[in-house]
Amino acid sequence: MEAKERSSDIAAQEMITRMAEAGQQNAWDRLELQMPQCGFGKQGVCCRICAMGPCRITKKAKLGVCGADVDTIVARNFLRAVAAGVAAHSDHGRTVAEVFLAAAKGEAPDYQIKDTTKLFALAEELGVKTKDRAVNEIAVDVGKIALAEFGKPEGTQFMAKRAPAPRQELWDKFGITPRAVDREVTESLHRSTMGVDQDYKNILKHACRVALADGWGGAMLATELQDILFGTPYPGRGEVNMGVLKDDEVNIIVHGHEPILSEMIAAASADDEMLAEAKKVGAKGINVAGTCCTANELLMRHGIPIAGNFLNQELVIATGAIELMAVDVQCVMQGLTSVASCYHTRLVTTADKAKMPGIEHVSMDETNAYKTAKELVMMAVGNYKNRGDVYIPKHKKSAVGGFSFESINYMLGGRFRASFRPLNDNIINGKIRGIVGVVGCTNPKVPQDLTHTTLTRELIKNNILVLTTGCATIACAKQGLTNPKEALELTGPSLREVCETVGIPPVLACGSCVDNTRLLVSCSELVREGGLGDDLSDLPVAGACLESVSEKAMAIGQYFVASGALVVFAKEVMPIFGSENVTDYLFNGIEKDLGGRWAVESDPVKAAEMIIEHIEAKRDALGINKKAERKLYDMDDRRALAIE
Ligand code: NFS
Ligand code: SF4
Repeated sequence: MEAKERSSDIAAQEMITRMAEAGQQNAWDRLELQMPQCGFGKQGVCCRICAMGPCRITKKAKLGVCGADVDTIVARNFLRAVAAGVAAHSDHGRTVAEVFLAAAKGEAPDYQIKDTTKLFALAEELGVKTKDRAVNEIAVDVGKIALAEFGKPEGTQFMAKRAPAPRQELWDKFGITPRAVDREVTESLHRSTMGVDQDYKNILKHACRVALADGWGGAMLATELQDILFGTPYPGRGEVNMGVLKDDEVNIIVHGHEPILSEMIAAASADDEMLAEAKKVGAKGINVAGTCCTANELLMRHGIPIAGNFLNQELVIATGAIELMAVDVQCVMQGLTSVASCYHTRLVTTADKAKMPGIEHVSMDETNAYKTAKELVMMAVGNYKNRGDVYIPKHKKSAVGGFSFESINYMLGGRFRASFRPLNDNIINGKIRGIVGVVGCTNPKVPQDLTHTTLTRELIKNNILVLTTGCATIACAKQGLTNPKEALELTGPSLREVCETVGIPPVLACGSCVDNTRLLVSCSELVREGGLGDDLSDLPVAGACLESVSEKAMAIGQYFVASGALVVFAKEVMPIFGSENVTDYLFNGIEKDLGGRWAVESDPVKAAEMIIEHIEAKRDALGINKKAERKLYDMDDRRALAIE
């Protein structure tokens, strides 16, 4: 397959071609070798959870050995995927909570409580007293409550109280208000073992509950606590794509998800002592860049450049310019080991729960974080002399990131009257038709970044504000879409006017995948601010992930659906089509229960049409599409009113 068919990222195309010339393998090559992929797996009809199997449903064999039918098998597989995604995000959240608590107690001296305003706000929410108390005392209490959310024996998730009241009532009525994360994940595995839950609707109902434990629990806490520890992001500029690598500096890539590691490496690389060491080996400096979600975290908070998203991870090493790649958890391809072995790059694992055979491991210990980070930086510096030929694609783009809920609130309303009111007003008056979250991974089954960016272009052209997270954000950034100057040229006139007034791009980079919770919080605020209905499901919003890879993306999709949103995925990445009943419930029936639903569309232009249609239907239902009402907001009318 041609490089162009593999990726729409021009830097990636160059590297794909070079890797092919050098006879090196990457994810696209391995995908080709996997073809044709298993049809049973694609349909979700293969069950291998007990030793009477594996069973697969065919025309001839309509039941597994235990008698399980296709609905049970597909629903169970779906539940397990969602639960695994929840486990990943929430275990990340738990690690953050542990470091947070250790920092508050003074046991992790290299981490500090940075955002006390946000700490106080969260403390109030959690019922922790703040008056006349020291910051660390408050943080210890907050940390303990947060940590308990993952495994408390009783009660439901605190963060779920952030949802509008009617949504909470609906969850209660339906019996899916999420309890402790561990409990929901454990129950998912229990229910889906052989001979337990055999009612597909009941299984899918639990898929809602476990997903909500992530969105309104583990992942939301990850975002909150990371903001308090490392600072709540505010808009700032950075650069994105492989052109950020430097041919005369030591290049370090931080790859993975937890800012616990990447924050420390970023700090250590700016240490004078380290810079002096770099000079000694003839390098002009130390350049840290990120890949995947940890990159989003660093760009959001420090303007540190992003070298690429999920499918760029192997290509980055093939530049020959990377002295060290430090990885922690999630979305780290094992294929990195073989490409790293072709270059001088030292690949280092840092999380004790995620090692790679034959790869050096430096355990990231929060009690000694800065020292460990310095050790890693020194390893990189020491490796600079071993560089061979280097080829760095020249391409990079300027990007704006840092749109947290707080910063959006501030930009819209100003410091003294921070408020979503202007956003609500502009949605009501139709200048902004609606809001769409474009999120998730990059999958080699489709040309890299193409669906995210095509969909995003279509949406902003149609005056729909886009909020983006994860690898989709990096995709958009690589094509200039998070940069106001470039993106506003592609934006419909009324959205453009609003963006120019407020000073924001039409595509807001909101962070990593756990930061999808910022979207939930923002939607709740839209409801609270008034004029757009009483519940999240009334809002003219949707989510889309057309290049999904990870089970985490399934979890995110499911918690958005259970929160009342339309979520569109590509057909190829939804392994549910083996069961008509499961498909019908997730695409239709669930909407009657929870107001949200799944949909599939692989073509990004058609997906945009589907989303716009949905948004217009929501606007109609809200009664904000009436011509007369809209006219009230015309400038002429306003002037006429003012004269009277
Ligand atoms: Ni999200 Fe981030 Fe990227 Fe997908 Fe992986 S890095 S947490 S899962 S591939 S967006
Ligand atoms: Fe087969 Fe049932 Fe065992 Fe699944 S649980 S492998 S369908 S016998």
